[in-house]
Amino acid sequence: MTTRANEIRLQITEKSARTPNFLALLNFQHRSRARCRSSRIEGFVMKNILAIFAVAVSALLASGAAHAAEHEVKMLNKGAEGIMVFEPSVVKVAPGDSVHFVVADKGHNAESIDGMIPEGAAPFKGEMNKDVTVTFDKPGVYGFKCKPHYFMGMVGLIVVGEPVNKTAAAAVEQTGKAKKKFEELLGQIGG
Ligand SMILES: [Cu+2]
Repeated sequence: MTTRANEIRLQITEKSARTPNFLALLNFQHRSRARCRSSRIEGFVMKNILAIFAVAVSALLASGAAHAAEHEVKMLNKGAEGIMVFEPSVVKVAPGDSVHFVVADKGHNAESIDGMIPEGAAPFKGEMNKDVTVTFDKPGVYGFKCKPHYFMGMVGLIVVGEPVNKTAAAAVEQTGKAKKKFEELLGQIGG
C-alpha cells in the first residue's frame, strides 16, 4: 500500500532518472530543512531562557532597590534645634542607603568634611541652593556641613552601619559653634 505522497515521489524519481543528481538534491533539501527547523527550535528555547534570565535579574534588582532606603535631611533657617540647622542632624542608615539633602530654605548646601568620612569613601559636595542625593556604601561616620553656616553650627552626621571611624572623625579640629555641636552629635552615636 502506497500513500499519495509516495506515489508522487516515485513519479518524480522516475521522471528524473535522467538527471542523476536530482535525488541527491532532494535528499540535501530535506536534510537542510530539518536542520533549519531544529535551529529554529534552538532559537526559540534560547530566547525563552534569556527572557526567564532577564525576569530573574530584574526581580533581583527590584528586591535590592526595595531594601535600599532613601532618607531625608532638610536644610532649614529655623528648626526644632535652633536656627541654621540640618534636620535631623544625625541619621543612621544601612550600607547602600541614600540620603536626600533637601534645600527647604534658600542659602544652604551640604558637603562632607575632610577627615570626617571613612577611609576610601568618596567625599560629596552639594551646590548652594541645590538638593543633593548621596548613596552611602562604606560603613562609618560621615561628618557634613553647610559651608556658609558652619560657624553657626550647621553640621550633621550620617552613620552608616557601625561608626568604625568615629575616633578619627572626632579628632578633626573644629571651630566656632560647630565644635560644640559635633561633640554633642558624636555623643549621640554608639561605637
Ligand atoms: Cu546653611
